[in-house]
Amino acid sequence: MKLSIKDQVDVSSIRKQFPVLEQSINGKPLIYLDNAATTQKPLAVINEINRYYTEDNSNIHRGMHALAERATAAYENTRKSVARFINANESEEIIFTKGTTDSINLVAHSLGGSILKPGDEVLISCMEHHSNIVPWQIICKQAKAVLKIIPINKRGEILIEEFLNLLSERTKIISVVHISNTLGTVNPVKRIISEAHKRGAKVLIDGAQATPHHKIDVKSLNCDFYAFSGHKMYGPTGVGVLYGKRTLLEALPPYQGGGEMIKDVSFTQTSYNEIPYKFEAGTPNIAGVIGLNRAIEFIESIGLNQIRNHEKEILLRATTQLSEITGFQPMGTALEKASVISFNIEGVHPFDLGILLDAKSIAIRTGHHCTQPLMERFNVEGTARVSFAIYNTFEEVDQFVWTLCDLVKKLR
Ligand code: C6P
Repeated sequence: MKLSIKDQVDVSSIRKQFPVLEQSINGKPLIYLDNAATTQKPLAVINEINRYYTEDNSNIHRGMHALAERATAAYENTRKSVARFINANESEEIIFTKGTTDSINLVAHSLGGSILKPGDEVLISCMEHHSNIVPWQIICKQAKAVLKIIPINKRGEILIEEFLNLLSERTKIISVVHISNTLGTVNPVKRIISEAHKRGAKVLIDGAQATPHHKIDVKSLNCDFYAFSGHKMYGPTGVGVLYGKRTLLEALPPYQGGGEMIKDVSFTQTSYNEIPYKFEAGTPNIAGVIGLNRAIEFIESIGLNQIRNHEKEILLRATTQLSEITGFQPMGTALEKASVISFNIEGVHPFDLGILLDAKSIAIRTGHHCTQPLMERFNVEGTARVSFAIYNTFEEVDQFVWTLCDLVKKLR
């Protein structure tokens, strides 16, 4: 794929916005290739959190004073930005959570807890992160419902025919990942949602790895719920989002009880606040939410198309070069793939690779990537994983592959 000048991003000026990338470790410039775990933060996000604590720190929705009003306005502004960013109908459909894990637990307990009956079925795929497995196991056990697994092929793609066969009148909830953190597979979620809706099932999409790379349009997807984390999209840790359709959110019971999620409380009875506040019990991560707004601005200032084009080129270059290494065994070769490569090298343990690359100032992730059932499916204990972001350069890819080749030669 050839990019026109207009489509090319100025990576060196983007990198200047990330102070963490300027450091050297063991005398070598840091090459950060662990972006699926968490992305680095641009100065705009770091400065905004600093500014909030320096100028506006206050609790929100409670006080009448100037600080409280400024903090509340900034917090609610992020809600509007998130709604626009994912094309939700309205900002009331945006709930702030601690992250994807928290968002999925909310849906599992609130939706699952209220609709699942004995014998009902919940479908997830074989490539789910533990965050999209364990909450469903817990709720299915409580409700005596059955958790079913959609299988995948050797490339790491959902087997759509098998998925259709699993769908039945017993299927009540489907929860699948948009982009796999381990395989990089981009799942055909629009099709999955539409087939699920034909059977009357509700669909939650785990978008943790999608929001930093793809334009998300929840209206066009027509998903019932969409979950993601701020820290994987250049924002702060400890803040995430659950999008839900208004009608569903209004009908669901709260997930947690506490301050701010109530209208009236007595010792005999409590009435709940309106959405989204019904689902935001207690003092939230105010600084994190406000910082998230700057992360969205950062992404929008480059444009998701540009981000995607750059990462595609990086992925292609890395995949081509890695494939030339003898014994390179990629895990996840889907036709639609995001900028993640999981792999093993025959005769070399992935942990050794991780440790030795770290000594050369190259940060990658090794292990099961919180997808143990997927490791079982591919019959491996773990993999090495590199995952790219907008600030990664072709030179970094070359340096990584060159260093890897050198290490493999020495290890064999
Ligand atoms: N994956 C990785 O290195 P939290 O921790 O709640 O922000 O995100 C959980 C989560 C859920 N779904 C997917 C697809 C994910 O990738 C993650 C986080 C990181 O792959 C940390 S394990």
